[in-house]
Amino acid sequence: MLEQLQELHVQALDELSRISEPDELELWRVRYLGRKSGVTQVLRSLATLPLEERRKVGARANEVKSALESRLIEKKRIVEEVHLISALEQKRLDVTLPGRPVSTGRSHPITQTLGEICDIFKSMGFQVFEGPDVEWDYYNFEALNIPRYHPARDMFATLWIDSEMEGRLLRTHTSPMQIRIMEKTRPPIRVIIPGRVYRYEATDATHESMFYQVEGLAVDENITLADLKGTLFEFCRRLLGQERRVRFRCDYFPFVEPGVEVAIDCLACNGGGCRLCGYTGWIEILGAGMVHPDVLRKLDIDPEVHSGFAFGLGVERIPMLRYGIEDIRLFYSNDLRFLKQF
Ligand code: 2NM
Repeated sequence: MLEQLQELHVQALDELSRISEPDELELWRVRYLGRKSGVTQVLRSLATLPLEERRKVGARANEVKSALESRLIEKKRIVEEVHLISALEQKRLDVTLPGRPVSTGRSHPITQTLGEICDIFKSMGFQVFEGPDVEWDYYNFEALNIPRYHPARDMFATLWIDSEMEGRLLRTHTSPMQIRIMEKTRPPIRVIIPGRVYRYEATDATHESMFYQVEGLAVDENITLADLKGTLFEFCRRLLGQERRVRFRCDYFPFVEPGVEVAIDCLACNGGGCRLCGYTGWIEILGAGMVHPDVLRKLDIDPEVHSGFAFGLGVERIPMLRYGIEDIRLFYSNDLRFLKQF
């Protein structure tokens, strides 16, 4: 029996040494340490042996059993470790590989500029409103001191809406919304209106049939040209640089009196004269003026009590000047190679 145990021991260890899979370890355990294993059988048959032999065989059987048990534990640890290493090897992640590029969206350069312009005026106490793109002749022209057949209509090449209902058009400026606001609200008023405007014109590098404007209006008691100058001076410097010089000159718009054009010294040459400013040193960026008394009267605002200033600017001009963009049509041709740059 001692021999039998010895053989079992040797055979078991030999088999164990060949095992490399965790599942086989369990089969091995059942075979050599289970209830039907040789060792167990020897232990069970001890009762039938004479005392002297029982002691020897029993001690040896227990030795073999615990030796096999401890080898099993040891082997299990090794097999599991080998398994883990090969699993890690297979699932290896090379953290030094370049990542997949994440494509990010961005806001359109005109949207960015509109945001900047609105932020500046908001910080000066102006409210922001938007109005409809499709307007009535009345709001776009009539109420702004531009009656039918008046030559000033030629300043705004108009896209008319073709339908049974006459007098509808695509607004040529956002001023019709300031009229709507003055109709509904009493002074004090401080608003700006950003939005799309439309002109019936052939497009070229500096003209589009749709573009963006921001117009503003302030109506209160004692508003003067000095308020207009102070507000627009501050605005120009906040938007285009604190060192900018700002020039105000006479101009004509039918809805203001007096009317002014606002220019800044050229961003490219600082007033020396270059191609960007047409060798004048100045770049016009705003039209403005004191709201015409006739415009106020039509809206039941007494020009003897209230006065106001108004202004308008083209939004595309700003990024064109800043980035040296020479064709306004780039903003609206959906070319990502262009748009991705902003
Ligand atoms: C400009 C230039 C000058 C203007 C006037 C008005 C209103 F409605 F109050 F009369 N809104 N916007 C105005 C004045 C706009 O754009 C170049």
